[in-house]
Amino acid sequence: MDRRVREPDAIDPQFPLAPLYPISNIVFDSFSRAVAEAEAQTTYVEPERLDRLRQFVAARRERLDAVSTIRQKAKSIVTRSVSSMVAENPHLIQEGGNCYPMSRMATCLRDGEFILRYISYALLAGDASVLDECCLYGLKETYDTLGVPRPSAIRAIAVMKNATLDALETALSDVDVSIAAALSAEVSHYFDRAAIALS
Ligand code: PEB
Repeated sequence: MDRRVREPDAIDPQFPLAPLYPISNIVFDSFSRAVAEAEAQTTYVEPERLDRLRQFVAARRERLDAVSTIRQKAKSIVTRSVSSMVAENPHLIQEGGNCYPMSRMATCLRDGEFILRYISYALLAGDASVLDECCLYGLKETYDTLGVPRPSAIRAIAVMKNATLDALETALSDVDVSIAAALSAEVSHYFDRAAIALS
């Protein structure tokens, strides 16, 4: 929740509980989401939902391997994606471009790293809420305020998605095909969510 870190001395004593951002700030994993949704409907967790959780548990080793692969490959995934984004839009690194000078380029790489890291959290949790609440919420508005070109950011996310799927394909090559396919589809979904949030 990097954007919401607040130094204790920055808290206005008059409004000690005033939230920085008007968000629900609830982060779920797949189990807590099943409980919360069942509770909201005053029902037991339905059998189909329990089956999905059973699959989640059955594929836990592969899920952890996928998260670990993303972590290991993060640097190359991010740098490759930002460099191809720049190669397609060279004006970004020319004077007046949003990745100019180098300090801004560094911030851009950092943003790519943030987005990928939150996607890895979502994958571990089997639920997008940590990505939505702690990374994507308000990002579109932040980028508009800063003049960060959203189409370029969306392009970098698309390249990161492909690079991540490539890395996972290699890492999960000896895993049951349906488990590997389900994990790849889930990862794709998180990247698509990030792209949609900026659209
Ligand atoms: C979001 N990005 C930037 C800022 C913030 C974020 C809050 C302003 C403050 C700062 O500089 O740190 N922060 C970031 C994020 C989280 C967070 C995702 C999630 C938890 O806490 N410029 C481009 C590319 C793109 C880019 C399209 C892909 O041309 C990024 C990289 N973000 C970019 C740049 C800046 C920025 C800030 C260049 C600096 C803009 C500026 O200082 O003018």
